[in-house]
Amino acid sequence: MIMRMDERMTRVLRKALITAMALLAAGCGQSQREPVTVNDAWANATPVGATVAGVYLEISVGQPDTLLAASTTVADHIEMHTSSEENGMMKMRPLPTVQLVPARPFTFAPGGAHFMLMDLRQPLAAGMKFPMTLEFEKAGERTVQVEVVEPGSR
Ligand SMILES: [Cu+2]
Repeated sequence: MIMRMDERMTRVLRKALITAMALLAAGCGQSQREPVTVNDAWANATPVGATVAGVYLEISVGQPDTLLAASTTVADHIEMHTSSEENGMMKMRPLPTVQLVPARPFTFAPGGAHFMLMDLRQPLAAGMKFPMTLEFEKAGERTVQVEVVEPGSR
């Protein structure tokens, strides 16, 4: 009699445990659904005759990853740069790749890291949007829409 009770309890507990693990697995799956999130991609409108333009955005990752490269239809190619002030002059240096870690969003912003669109194929006009594709080592490619704004508006 006591044995039978134990067996039943074990069965109930096992069932509860399996349900709990299934819920846990579902929860984990949900948090890993977006390995990479790219937010707030924007660029300043370009003056007449400009051949380069900067693009800024923020990247969050759910797992460690590396940003390898970027491309767009509106420019021949894109370089990644960092800027820093040296002797009162802003200097840009190539940024070959960007290491990304969870819980530390990486921001491309004026005066810091930025994407540099090289050899623009068309001027960037305020109000327009254009696609830019980011290539990650693990997450693969992500295409975002870059919003072009009036210079000085943000
Ligand atoms: Cu640059």
